[in-house]
Amino acid sequence: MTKATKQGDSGKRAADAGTDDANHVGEGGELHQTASGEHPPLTTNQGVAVSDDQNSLRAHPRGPTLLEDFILREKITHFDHERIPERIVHARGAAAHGYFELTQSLSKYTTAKVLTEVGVKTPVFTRFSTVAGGAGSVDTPRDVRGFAVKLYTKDGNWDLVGNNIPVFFIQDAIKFPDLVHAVKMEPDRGFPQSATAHDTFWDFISLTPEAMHMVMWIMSDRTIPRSLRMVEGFGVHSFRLVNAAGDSTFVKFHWRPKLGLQSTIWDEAVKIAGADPDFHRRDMFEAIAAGQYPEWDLAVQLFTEEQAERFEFDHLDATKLIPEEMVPLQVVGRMVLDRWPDNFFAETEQVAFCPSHLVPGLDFSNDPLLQGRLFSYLDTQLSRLGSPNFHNLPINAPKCPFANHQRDGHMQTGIPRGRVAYEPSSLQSDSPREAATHGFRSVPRIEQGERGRVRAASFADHYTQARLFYRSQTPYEQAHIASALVFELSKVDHVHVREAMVGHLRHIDEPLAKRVADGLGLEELPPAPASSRPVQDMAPSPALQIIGKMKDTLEGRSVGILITDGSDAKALAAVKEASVAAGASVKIVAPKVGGTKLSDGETVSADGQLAGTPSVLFDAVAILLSEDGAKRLSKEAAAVDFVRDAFGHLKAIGVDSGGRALQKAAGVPTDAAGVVAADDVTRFISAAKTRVWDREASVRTLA
Ligand code: HDE
Repeated sequence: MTKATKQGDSGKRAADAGTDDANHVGEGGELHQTASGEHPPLTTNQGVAVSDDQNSLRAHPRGPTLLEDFILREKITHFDHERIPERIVHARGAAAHGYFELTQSLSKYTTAKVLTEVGVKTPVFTRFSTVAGGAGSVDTPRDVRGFAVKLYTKDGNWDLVGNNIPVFFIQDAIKFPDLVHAVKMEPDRGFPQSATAHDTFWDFISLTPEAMHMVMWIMSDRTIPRSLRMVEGFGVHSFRLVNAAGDSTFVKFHWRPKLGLQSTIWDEAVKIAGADPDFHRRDMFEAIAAGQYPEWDLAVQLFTEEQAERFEFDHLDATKLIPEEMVPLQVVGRMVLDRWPDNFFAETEQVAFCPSHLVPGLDFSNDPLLQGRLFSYLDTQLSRLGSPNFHNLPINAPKCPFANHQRDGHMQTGIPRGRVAYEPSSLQSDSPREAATHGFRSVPRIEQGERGRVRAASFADHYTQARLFYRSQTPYEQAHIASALVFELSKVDHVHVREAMVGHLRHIDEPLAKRVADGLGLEELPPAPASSRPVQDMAPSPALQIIGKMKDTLEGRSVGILITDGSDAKALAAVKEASVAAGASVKIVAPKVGGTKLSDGETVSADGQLAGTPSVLFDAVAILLSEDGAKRLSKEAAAVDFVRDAFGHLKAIGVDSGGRALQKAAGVPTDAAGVVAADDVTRFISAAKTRVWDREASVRTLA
């Protein structure tokens, strides 16, 4: 008996129709539904087959439900407990499986097998996240992206728990709860969700000068990425590589996306949030399903203690980066994500990353922020996952053998055998013992100095690198930073907070401060706060830009083609073919999703219905319309917005004669840069590969 339900005549009808999911009414009218096809039996958690999963046990057909119904009680009880606490930060995320492959051995510097065995593929699980919003928030707020990689190495699990920004807000972990309380929804009102644009965040930040470098990064378009496949990842802190002789070298870890860097434009990000709250996770899901596996290079910056002493900043301070122009990046491997999880909860939700998961051959630095993190993750996971045995969950368990004498606890799923649960022991030959030759060892170091709640004087310069970042940007990127600051501070009700922020900006870049003050309507430039450190002018670092790192390719990008009945079949085929050949994914948008009749009489189905598929979801668009279709769409707000937004978001627009009519209705100038004839597919593809930055001045008044 494979069908766990009664099957009447109508069940037979559905089976005859051969559909597995056809709903139909069962015996006795509309009282029981089932679908056809052979299936394994549905059982309780005790393995007892269930005969009826739709009716609870009743005293009589219209009578009360009986407490005796263990099937109902088990099902509802489990459901009642399906949610676990979400992560206090980084609650919303998406993850994928894949592998890391070493291409250059670092055996001179480390004994870690994952960094010395060239060509070996180490399994990984990588989770990307936003920081401030809850698990059900949207994918595209202005926010830092978490970039956490669990490498299941032969030496044990190594978690590289980083972000898409190489620096952080604070220098000492003791300030983390304050930072997070300030950025999360305000406690008295319960909003805003997932946004920095509110009073408590900027109040805290304006009183935290060490955050200024990070502020420049979060106000840049780095925090509104186009795709998770197009973000960089950074380990942030300095770590140590330790070789067989016990010598250590400092290292900073970087992930570099193969597709290059690309961001959205703020107005675009805002609209994507409404059009597709799952934009980033869907993008990664679809890319993996299409076999376009996201890929990153792993690069390292290596430097010695002596070199570090000559830096003008302290590399142990997480608000500082080491410019690549100063210590170049060496690519040592690549990470490919090629498998979406089978189950979101079991894997993406239950994965537990922890910066203290290091393997022999690596060690920590004294960065005080890192030191604080080493405590926090395990602690929070104990309450989030509810037991000290969460390392046994398949997603968290090492893929190399592991054994120790830890026992018992909630949800112990393993069955440890034997008498011996202690060490040293002599009673049992297979009982695990210390690995004196290859076990984890901390680098021996002499730590000297006066104990106290102090911060090193070398941490005191808060503006030099903020200036470095801002001045290294292209004018377009600088304008976006200024506008983001105006937008965010305009959402702050307290004038003194706005003024305090502009005061800080004066140390970073006086024209920036003036621009923001002007955008906020401040009549006078507020005073800069006292700073004992003169701000230094470091050599600009173009590596900090996004625009310069956007790749001249359509790979990984998407083209949307708007059509209606009567659209030219040949033009559609040509644009589609050229876009796919250039590496893009193509989606057809039409007023009706089911079928659009083209000029040649063929019917095509659309990937998206116009009202639910705006142009913000694409990197470039083509508008191919019949004369009649253009007339109708010119009166359709969604179609007019389709063109107007693509134009405002600096995207290439390919048009045929019908498309030109809609372009006119949208008020887009006929000679606008980046609006090209759709039949010139070569020009369309080349325009589609980039944003039309020259257009910006004509579509936006930036601060
Ligand atoms: Fe985290 N962070 N963090 N963080 N962090 C967490 O751990 C914390 C910091 C980062 O996809 C929490 O399991 C402290 C820097 C990522 O599951 C928590 C401090 C960087 C993720 C925690 C920091 C990060 C977290 C919340 C200051 C970049 C998501 C849930 C000392 C290098 C991992 C959890 C995932 C998650 C603490 C600062 C990255 C509370 C105390 C700097 C990517 O333990």
